[in-house]
Amino acid sequence: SRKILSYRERGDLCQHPVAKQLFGIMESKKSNLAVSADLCTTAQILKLADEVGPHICMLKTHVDIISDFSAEFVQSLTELANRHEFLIFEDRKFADIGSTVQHQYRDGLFQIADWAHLINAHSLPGAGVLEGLKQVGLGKQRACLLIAEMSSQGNLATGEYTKATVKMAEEHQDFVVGFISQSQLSDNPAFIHMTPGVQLSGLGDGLGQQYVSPWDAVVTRRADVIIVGRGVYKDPDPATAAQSYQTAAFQAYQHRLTN
Ligand code: 5FU
Repeated sequence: SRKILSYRERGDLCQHPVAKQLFGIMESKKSNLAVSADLCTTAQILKLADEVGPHICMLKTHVDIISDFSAEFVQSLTELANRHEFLIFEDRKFADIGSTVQHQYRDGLFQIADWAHLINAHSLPGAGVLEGLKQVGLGKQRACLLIAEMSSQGNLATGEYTKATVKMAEEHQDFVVGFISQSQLSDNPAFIHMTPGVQLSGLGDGLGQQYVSPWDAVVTRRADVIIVGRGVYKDPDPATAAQSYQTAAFQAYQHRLTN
């Protein structure tokens, strides 16, 4: 492996306030773990967020799977994020024309732009998806990740598609702070690479998901942040599970810093 800059050094290099804040949290909490709270009630999500909060730099949500979404939920989740110091990432995967994603980001039941520090988008529609999201998000100091690679078997985000995605990110650095990917795609230290499909035990889920270990994700594939869902929230003791993933992923990062 190759020596890398520390999260602190990279935070100093970042222009975007959300990227700066995230690197700062990763350094101070010694956590490059994001937990994916893929649960279907607000009570379950808030309980999980409180339990794993001390161990994570970021909580990832899928708000459209929640059966009792409310403004109170948003307020409670934001309070937990402030108390435990983590950012909120809504994994909405915007993938339509600019005008439509603008509404999906700002309006509707979820009003995602009002509470999610980070969102993500597919590059598939072209740069218009970012132009649309940006008009909503920039004024609120929000940031976006581009999906450059996926973890699922047979996905089409490979080769030229991935390369074009990196180029699109480079051209929109005022809003795009990094990638959802399965490997390091850019040498620009300001870009954050986040990798889902991580589990300590388990190779897949029978529905196309493919897992690598925290060590493989961080050391071999050079992820900055690992994203773990079922490995944490399905565990009978999510707090202890989160601590295990936190330790594994941060030790892998420290290994890269010193080797
Ligand atoms: F972009 C991606 C991807 O390539 N793979 C993913 O698994 C996103 N995900 C999300 O990460 C997915 O929607 C889940 O929310 C989460 C992984 O959950 P798991 O339970 O750890 O498999």
